Amino acid sequence: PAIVYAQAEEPRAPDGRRYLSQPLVSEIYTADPSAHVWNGKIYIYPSHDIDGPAAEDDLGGHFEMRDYRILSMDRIGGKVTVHPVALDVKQVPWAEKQMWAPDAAHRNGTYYLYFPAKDRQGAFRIGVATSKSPVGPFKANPQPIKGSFSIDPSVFTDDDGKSYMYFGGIWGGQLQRNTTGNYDPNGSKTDLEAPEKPALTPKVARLDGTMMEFAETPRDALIVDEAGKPLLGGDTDRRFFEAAWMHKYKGKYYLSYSTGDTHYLVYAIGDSPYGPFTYKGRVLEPVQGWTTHHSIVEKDGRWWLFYADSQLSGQTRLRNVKVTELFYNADGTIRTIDPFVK
Ligand code: FUB
Repeated sequence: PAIVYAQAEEPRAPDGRRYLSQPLVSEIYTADPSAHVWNGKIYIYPSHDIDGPAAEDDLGGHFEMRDYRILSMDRIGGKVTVHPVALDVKQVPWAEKQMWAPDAAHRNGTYYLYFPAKDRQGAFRIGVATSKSPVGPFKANPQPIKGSFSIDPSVFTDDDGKSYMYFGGIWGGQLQRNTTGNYDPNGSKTDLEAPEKPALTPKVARLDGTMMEFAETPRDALIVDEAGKPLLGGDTDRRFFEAAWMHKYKGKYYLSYSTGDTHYLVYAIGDSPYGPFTYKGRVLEPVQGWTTHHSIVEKDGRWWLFYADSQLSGQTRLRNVKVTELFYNADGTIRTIDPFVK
């Protein structure tokens, strides 16, 4: 069921494998696709990758993005529109650089763009910008969200109308440098450096009625194994790294995320938006490129995984977003997707 866009010759990965899906756009490089369906149309809020001068490093210094451009389409497989710049780092008073993975929300006719960026101290914070249009232009608040830190915000609105932000990422995402409530620039470069102890988890905080501030201090979205024990820092095939995404399926809360250095997209299921979430398995096997970051959305009764790889450039810093259909088993587990055709 992969969406195949017309190609003169079928592209293949450097190792000869055939891609499951083709890039949605090739005019610009895009990654970290947060997709939403609003008024029957699909909007994708991706990172806008650029080829900056920084050398590749373990903290993602080579992801030097400076603005956001939104993609839209009427239907999966249809024409994709690349909209003009929706927000530039120069328009964000508190931000200096690295406009990483964003997300968006919609309430009462206003669209909210949530985005991480580094401030002038080198600490990641999460900002918010608003627009009357889903594709912008957006106007940024002068300050980041109070009490926000780290990266990869994603906002989930529950059936009761309450909205929650999930966020965080280890290594370059700095979650491990924010364990005391203040950013520690001299903290660990990677994680807690305690493989036998519970791993860091994504954070979750309910948003207040303005959609622009936390209504509460962010909590840990705990991820446990089948025995109810927290996943450990050394469990790198399963522990949280970055790219948290929440969706609801048949009344259950599905927290999916990237395992970073082991390159899987995995998921855990809970009974509350706060968790705990029990690890269930993989959503997506490793793609071409280092990072893997996604969203899961329903459109007209079918479920779709938006993800990204480095097919067009062959470089981790220049990625392209893709989409493929996602299927559930009868017991609610997700059928693992291979981004390459066997
Ligand atoms: O795109 C920059 C960063 O790389 C994102 O914030 C992470 O999720 C990873 O994809």
